[in-house]
Amino acid sequence: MKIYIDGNYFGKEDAAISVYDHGLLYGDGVFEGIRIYNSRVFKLDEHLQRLFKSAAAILLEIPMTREEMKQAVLETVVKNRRTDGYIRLVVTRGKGNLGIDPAKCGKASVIIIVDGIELYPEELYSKGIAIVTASTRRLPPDGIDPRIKSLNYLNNILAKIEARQAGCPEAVMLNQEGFVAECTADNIFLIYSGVLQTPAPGWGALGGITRSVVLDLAAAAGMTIRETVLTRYDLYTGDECFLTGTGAEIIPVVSIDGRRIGTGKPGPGTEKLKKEFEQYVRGSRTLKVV
Ligand code: PXG
Repeated sequence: MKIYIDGNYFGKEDAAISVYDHGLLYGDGVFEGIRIYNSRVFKLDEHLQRLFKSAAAILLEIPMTREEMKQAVLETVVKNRRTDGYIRLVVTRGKGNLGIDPAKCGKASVIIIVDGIELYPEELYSKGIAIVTASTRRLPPDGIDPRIKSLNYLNNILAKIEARQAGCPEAVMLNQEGFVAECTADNIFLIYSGVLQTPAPGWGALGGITRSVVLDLAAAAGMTIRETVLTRYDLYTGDECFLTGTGAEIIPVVSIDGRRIGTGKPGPGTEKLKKEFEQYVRGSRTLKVV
């Protein structure tokens, strides 16, 4: 395995950053999780756009251009000879002192890891998952805006712990007003009377790349789409529910807080979008690397 750190490549055992790096000390940095499908990096431009926006929002200067970053990602994938897998792109504030002041940090560090990806077990994709609402709320936009994909994931991790304690693989997180935002590492959708619904941007969710793809595929398939305000009532009474994310792709949800969703089995709308998504990711509209 060849891991990129600031222009150099290291083996897995030797890939290391300073214990003074503010990414480690304070979660001060940003990241992306990106898929490789069929020798292609999926939606790399969109991921880089989000990375640079996240960095801009926390006043972090990435020490390379977007084009240089793109080439570094592609080179790392090629060096690792991966045709399918996962890329973790991390930019930390860099090495500083033990105070929180980012002005004390020198240059930001760029890390690119190319590895395999652990999915939910295959049977959950056919059976669907049960989820619960976490009591941990998504952070407010005047705290850390959830659209920033920062290295500080404690908010999500606390909700994930609640999910685990309830025996579930995921948890729904609400925003500060009590409306549905997203799950800990996935966006959430519901289908009611044939209408595809998901929380509107700015309602406490990350602007998911998979979410955008699913909305595009649904629009192309002629589905009515509503990006709107959703409550738990809407989730409980929907016909279908599913989650989207780079890791999870599209996973059906069949129970929320003990309420059965629809028939209790993955619904036809979800299955259709899943099929369309599988075809799309293996298609040619992405950057070929090998
Ligand atoms: N919401 C949050 C909070 C996320 O962290 C998504 C939604 C889905 O976004 P994308 O762009 O991936 O469709 C994420 C995704 C993983 C993984 O391995 C994903 C995330 C974070 C950590 C791991 O899937 N973020």
